[in-house]
Amino acid sequence: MNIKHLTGTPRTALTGCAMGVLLAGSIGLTACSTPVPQASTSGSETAASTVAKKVTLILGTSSDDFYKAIECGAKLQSKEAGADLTVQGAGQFDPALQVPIVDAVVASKPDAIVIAPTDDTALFAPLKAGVDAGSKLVLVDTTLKDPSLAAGHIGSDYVLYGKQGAEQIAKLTGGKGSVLGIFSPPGVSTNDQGREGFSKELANHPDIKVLPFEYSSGEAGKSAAIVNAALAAHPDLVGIFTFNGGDSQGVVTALREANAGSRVNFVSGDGQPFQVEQLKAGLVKSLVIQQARTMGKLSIEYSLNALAGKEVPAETALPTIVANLDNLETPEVADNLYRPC
Ligand code: T6T
Repeated sequence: MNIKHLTGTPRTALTGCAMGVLLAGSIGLTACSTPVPQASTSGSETAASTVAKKVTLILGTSSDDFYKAIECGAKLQSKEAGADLTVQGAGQFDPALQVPIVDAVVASKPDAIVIAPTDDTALFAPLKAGVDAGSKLVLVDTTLKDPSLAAGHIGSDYVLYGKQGAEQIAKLTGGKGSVLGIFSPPGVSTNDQGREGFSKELANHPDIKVLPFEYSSGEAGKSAAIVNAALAAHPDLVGIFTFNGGDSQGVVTALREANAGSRVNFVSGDGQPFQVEQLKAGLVKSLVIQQARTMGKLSIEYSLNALAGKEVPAETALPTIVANLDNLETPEVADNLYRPC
């Protein structure tokens, strides 16, 4: 069982229920319910009716199974807690598309906004407008350069995520040859931390030449072009890591077209259904998966706790899990593969 660890300075210890979610959620069990009692319209202090809180979840993109798994967890917890959940998301991971969605959500004045911001700076002002208008804010997956607007942030331990990717590459390549990392561009906080963990781990392997990072945010055509160029420029390319699972489609296509799948070891972040098929087909050697469904559950738990005046941890970092053919059926991996409800 994955025991999640809280990083940063938790404002208070988690409630028994939330801790139950932390423990249970990590293997995909049912979360607790925390209805938010309100003073009744009669004004009687003792009478407390539960008025459904309106929470809007804004995904990084609606076209990615990672966010569909977050959405599933949010739906399960909202059902348990009696919250009224609305889910929105642009078709691509792009701040230019996400900001107008935030502006429209802010205008609808939800009780709480949960969001995976697609840029740690561009989304600050739009989200500040929502907080200033009275909505509580919870950040999930990605965060803001200045997260003080939010009641809390839930994500993975992204430095560990990058470290695990590097460990797999070093093991598969025997620690020598050129290695390429493909990440989302600077400003996507999760990938910024992932590059940190990836680079630090590879520094322990002096015979690995780390090529300059390339950037793509789950765009298969882009990642295919990146790999084609890398294969042409680096005959000693022995390993590729993509942080964003959406990029692995392009990597596999490029390696297949160059007949390079046997000499280049591919490892990817995330656990979308198509990635699991790639793993089973031997097209990717291992995956680093996130506890996305638990992130979704906790994002609702924390939103409702914030609305009830309870404090929530400033930062919750869930450990990531290395998945391969040997452990694919174990509960720790199987329960965390990305699937919609
Ligand atoms: O890797 C995830 C997420 O953690 C990251 O912030 C953006 O890319 C993904 O959404 C890819 O699915």
